[in-house]
Amino acid sequence: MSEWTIESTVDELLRRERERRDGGRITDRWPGLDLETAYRAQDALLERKKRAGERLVGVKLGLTSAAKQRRMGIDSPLTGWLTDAMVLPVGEPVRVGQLIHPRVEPEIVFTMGERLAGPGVTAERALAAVATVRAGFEVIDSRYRDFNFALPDVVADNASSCRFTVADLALAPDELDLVGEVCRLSVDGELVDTATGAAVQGHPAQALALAANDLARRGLAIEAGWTVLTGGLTDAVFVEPGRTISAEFTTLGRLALTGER
Ligand code: 0L1
Ligand code: MG
Repeated sequence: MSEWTIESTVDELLRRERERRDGGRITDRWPGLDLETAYRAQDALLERKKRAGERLVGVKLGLTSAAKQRRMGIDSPLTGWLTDAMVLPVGEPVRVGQLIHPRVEPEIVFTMGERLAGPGVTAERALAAVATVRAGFEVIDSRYRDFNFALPDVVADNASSCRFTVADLALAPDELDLVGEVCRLSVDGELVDTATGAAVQGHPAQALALAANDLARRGLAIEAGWTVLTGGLTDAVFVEPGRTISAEFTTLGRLALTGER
């Protein structure tokens, strides 16, 4: 019988984060780790972070684009928690030496004007609860070797969350075309990927509705004032010391970050 529990899973993932080392899948050692148990582990991990002084500030969606789902071999989006300790102010470098193997992806970011509680939330209802839209970067740093995981592994690992940065320019949702908004991702000035808002579940508000409905299954809601990362628009690129990653959006402006040792 497996001796793994929610608490030992959280211990192991937090140890990897603290010691900046990756490791194998939990599901290889605990095949009974199903999706529901994995979300309980994710919530327990958040509780540990809160006990250590971190504050819950929002929610992220992961694997919301078909391209990314194909690449990771997982056919379902997922959610994870954002805390204040993950905030990377605009212009601050990503200190690679403090992390395991960070990658960056550009995202469309919502700030909630109203509480949004499922079930039954539609994209239209979700968008009506949004105060502002901004461009952002998410830094993901899986605690699994080579970002190799099954869905319950990555859910327990809080969706690979690590840091996020959000641009200053904030628009109302009706000031842009969220589906047609183009994002051009460059590394050291060279264009590496392009996507539009449609990559995120057809419409970023659809991803927001999905998060609200998913959280409702666990008796939770998206709160007013929260930040919501709607999911990577393009593939994520590795951060390395001296490397500059920039994202040029049609309407949401330009955002850049650099890696430092
Ligand atoms: O934010 C994301 O899309 C990442 C979710 C987890 C998958 C990964 O680590 O690439
Ligand atoms: Mg992301």
